[in-house]
Amino acid sequence: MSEKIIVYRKVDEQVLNYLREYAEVVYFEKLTPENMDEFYSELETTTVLLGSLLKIDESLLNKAPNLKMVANSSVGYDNLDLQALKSRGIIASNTPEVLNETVADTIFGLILSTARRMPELVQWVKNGEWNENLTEEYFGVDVHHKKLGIIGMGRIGQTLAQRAHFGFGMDIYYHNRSRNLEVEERFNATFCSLDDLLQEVDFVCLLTPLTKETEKMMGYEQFKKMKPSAIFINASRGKTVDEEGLIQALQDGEILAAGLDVYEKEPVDKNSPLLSMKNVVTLPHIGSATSETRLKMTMLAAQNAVAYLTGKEIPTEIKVKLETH
Ligand code: 8YV
Repeated sequence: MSEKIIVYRKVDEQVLNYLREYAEVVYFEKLTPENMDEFYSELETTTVLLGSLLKIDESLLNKAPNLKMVANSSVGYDNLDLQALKSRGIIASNTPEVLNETVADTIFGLILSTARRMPELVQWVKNGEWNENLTEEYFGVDVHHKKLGIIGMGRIGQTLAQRAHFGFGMDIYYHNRSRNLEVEERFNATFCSLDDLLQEVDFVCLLTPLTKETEKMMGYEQFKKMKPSAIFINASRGKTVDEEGLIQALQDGEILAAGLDVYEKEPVDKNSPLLSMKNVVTLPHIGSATSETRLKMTMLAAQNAVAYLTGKEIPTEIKVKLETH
């Protein structure tokens, strides 16, 4: 058994056992400043790297002369420099589809908890402040039959639209690189420009992957276009938002509330004004974080790795057209 695979995130024992049938497995439950030297030393002789979020760029690849494959255990792959991988002939894979339903559940949690002010009111009850019947100052806003705007109508967007349209009777608006007539038919969805969507809907849900084009696509100017009664939800990547612009928009009352699963910097800065705003619901990047889904994701990453090791077609290889220079 000559191939070596590094697993650099916590995975279930059954994932490790499966991989061990095909390669020598070096397992780091997580990378810490203390084990980085050992990680880099193993990297020199490693063929496959399996995990998530680690920045895999020129500087890391220079330390990995034998690397042939990167099996990302996430659907997002903004941590990968695809150009650098391609120029070295390194294959990459991600874990689409298996997390769609779980992420859509998380997003609905954010929609409901911001609209109905649930975390704020839970805290109010726990603080012993519930002394009389709830008065209007604590009322939220309805979710059902409102307008939901989805920016980035990919697989997760469609899973969200399914819940929103059929479960909550919401009207779906979407903005995407290209129109999707099937989506329009299925959810009676309206395709619109970003500006039209921002002006029209009650909930703006950002789901686009992070790329050079989408970085900071939502800033103060865009939030100002939203209705003052509208709610902003981000479950994509924090860097798709200009966080200062979001904070300003919330402070100025340009939007009603925000539900965030992701931040410009993670873990989020403990002094961030977002953490002290009652109308901001802050989750710690839990989009796909259920035991069942994380197992499916890591298992799919392992299946991709094994497909490479056994010369088979890689189930979910990342195949994107790269810019040519
Ligand atoms: C996690 C995600 O970042 O799949 C993605 O793109 O954002 C997440 O599910 C990741 O898997 C963390 O381990």
